Amino acid sequence: MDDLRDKYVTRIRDAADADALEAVRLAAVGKKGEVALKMRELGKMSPEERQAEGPKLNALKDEINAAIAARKAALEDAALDARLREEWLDVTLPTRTRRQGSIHPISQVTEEVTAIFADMGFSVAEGPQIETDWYNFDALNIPGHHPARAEMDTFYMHRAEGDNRPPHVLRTHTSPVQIKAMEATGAPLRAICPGRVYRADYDQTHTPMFNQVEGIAIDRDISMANLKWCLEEFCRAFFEVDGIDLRFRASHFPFTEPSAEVDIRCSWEGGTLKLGEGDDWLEILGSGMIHPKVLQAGGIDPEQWQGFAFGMGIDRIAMLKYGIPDLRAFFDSDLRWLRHYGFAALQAPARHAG
Ligand code: 2NM
Repeated sequence: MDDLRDKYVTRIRDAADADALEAVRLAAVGKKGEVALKMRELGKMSPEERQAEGPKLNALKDEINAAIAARKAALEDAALDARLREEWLDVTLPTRTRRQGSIHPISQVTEEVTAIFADMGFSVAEGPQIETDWYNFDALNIPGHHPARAEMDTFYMHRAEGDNRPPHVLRTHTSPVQIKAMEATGAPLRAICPGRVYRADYDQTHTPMFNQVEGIAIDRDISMANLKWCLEEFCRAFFEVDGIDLRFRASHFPFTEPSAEVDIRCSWEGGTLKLGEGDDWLEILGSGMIHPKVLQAGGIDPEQWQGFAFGMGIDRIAMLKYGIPDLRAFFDSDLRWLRHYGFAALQAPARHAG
């Protein structure tokens, strides 16, 4: 029995890991281990022998189990020490810089405008940024000789020699989308079309690409009065300033008759712009009653239906609402500018008709 003890104490001490230790345990005190075999031999002994040997065997079993438990604890301690040596973390390292993106003012304002018009029953329509000159000009009562067609303002797509397809342009307004909406759904119709438009113009207040939102409302007896109410309602909701005051000034567009430009009352006192007070006026919108020829181009009978239309620059009203001074900075992708003028995600407008 002393041999057995010495043998297993040595093997337990030399077990290198948990698996080796378990193998030793099974060989010593497992059901078919050496101690169990010795226990079975007790049955063949005389009662006297059994009384002497039984307690010794039990004591040996306890001793081996205790040695295994101690070795197991030692192995686990060693494993933890090794892991702690491997997996260290320098908590004094500087933190990572902020990697949170922000919503561009144009996206934010587009959402705001869309939400306000959605509440008034307007749907949103989108279309391609490359258009045929028919959808961009002819359908809008802009004939071939009109100055808006001059190469100066319009980006024409390159055409290969012998390509007989109609000329394509980068759309100069989102009106083509409205012609397509008329074709697709007919009257009555209420829709706004936000999106990118292109004009060959670049200075302090113009960029060759900018964002526009146009709207149309077509029904049996839509009038200028509906136009005025709708735009006043929009400006009040959008600028969130008390006492918003609009002025409708006669103007001219090829696609509307009559036409009106819309100014908003403002003051420049102290060098800062304030809306809704003062004696100055700032132009913010173009509008009018849709020209009968335009309705016709969209497949709508001008004898049966009429409607109003309006258009405004998203970039421009974003500058006015949020006090952003330089238009060109909108498209510089300058992270410092975006952090300053951008909006937190999930800060979208609360008003939504769905
Ligand atoms: C403006 C000003 C006035 C306009 C016209 C149309 C359409 F498609 F019905 F002909 N959409 N938008 C319009 C009218 C746009 O922007 C300054």
